[in-house]
Amino acid sequence: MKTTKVGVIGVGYVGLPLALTMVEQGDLNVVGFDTNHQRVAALNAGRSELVHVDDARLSSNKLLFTSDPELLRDCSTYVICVPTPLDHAGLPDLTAVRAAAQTVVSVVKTGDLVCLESTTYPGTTRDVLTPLLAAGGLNVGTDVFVCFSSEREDPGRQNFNVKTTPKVVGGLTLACGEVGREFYEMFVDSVVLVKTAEVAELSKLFENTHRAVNIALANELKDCADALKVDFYAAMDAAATKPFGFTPYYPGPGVGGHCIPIDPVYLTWKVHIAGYKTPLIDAALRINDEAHGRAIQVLGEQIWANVWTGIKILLVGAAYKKGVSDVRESPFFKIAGACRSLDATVKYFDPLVPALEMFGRIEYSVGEVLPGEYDCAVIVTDQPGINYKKLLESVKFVVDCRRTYPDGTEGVIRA
Ligand code: SAJ
Repeated sequence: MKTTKVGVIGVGYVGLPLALTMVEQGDLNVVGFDTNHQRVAALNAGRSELVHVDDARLSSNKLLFTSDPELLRDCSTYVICVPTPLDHAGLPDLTAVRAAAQTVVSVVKTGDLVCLESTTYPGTTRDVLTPLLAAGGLNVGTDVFVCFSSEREDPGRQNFNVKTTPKVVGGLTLACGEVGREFYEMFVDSVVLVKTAEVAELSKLFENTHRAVNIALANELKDCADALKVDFYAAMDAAATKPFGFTPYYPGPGVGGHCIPIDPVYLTWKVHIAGYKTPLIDAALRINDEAHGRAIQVLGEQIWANVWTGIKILLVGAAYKKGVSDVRESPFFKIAGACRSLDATVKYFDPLVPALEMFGRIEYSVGEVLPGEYDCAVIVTDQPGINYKKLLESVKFVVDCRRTYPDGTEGVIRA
């Protein structure tokens, strides 16, 4: 089965870079389907909402974006890249995956390949897609081929991209896995074929849970260093000189994004249902969720020591990490809420996030910082394009959650 036209369902942080790589590296025609009509219109007009994706890449005549599933009908491969968030109860929410699967099943035909890339718990690909396809008279492994392949898109990363990052693929059957490998090898340098879709699904959860736990460890080690009055960063930098058996992670105001704080819950939820406990992962998620408390404690100590009331605080960096415009799950919101409880006036400055919803209304990023305009600044995310020297000169002190300033800079308090 030689793929020539691919339908990518969901063209956001994962689907758009994937679709562009298929066109650029696999010489494939791609139909990017999304239920977000504004996103589809912007993409067809050559505008990407992702600051790290160059608009010029959208000009290919092999690329079409649509919200009409009928335009997917003559594809031979379908790749589902929709979000897997948590619901209001904090449980896995497969609503988008199920809707995308229904869209695919409405147009899929004999001989086609269907790949799920959304990060999810083991068994999702098999449990969601097999019954839908069977209901349409299509038997997985003979009539149609179904795989899971984990996305490894790191927004803003420069040294690796979709083509150069090894791609893990696992099929619902061995034949499915082989068809999946053949497809991805059209535009990815290295495909890692694993035995089953469940192995591929679990490998992705291992990746992001590993990250969440190690970030939590860095946050706890920061508290340890502070308790011992020893510079955390000096100690971490020294430990990182070990050429084997050690990987540095760094403390922050919390773990944002729609993956690292969320994906581990897809693992723990499934494991708890199986009757097992995950004490370490549970503790790590709690530590990350409370990490913003360090910044609030520093602010509270300064306000108390100086007997300030009604201070003006500028929060710098609303995005969940450096170099992106995404504010989902950003610790910025917890810090903003806690600052209000300190009887402070709160504004924010993020060149990549011109506006956001905060305190139930739309807030706009300030354009610049005038001397004396704010009593203090909190560096939540060390966004590029900010004059941090000028910022420090414009306020009484800076609470730095990201090691923005050199160790020992006067007027900077590390949190
Ligand atoms: N963080 C720390 N300390 C660290 C590293 C990160 O506090 O040492 C924080 C960041 O500031 C951020 C959060 O953790 O708030 C997560 O950042 P991240 O770089 O670890 O990961 P993400 O969320 O950007 O992960 C992305 C995800 N993909 C997409 O968002 C499309 C994820 O699925 C990928 O597996 C991951 O990149 C990757 O592979 O790097």
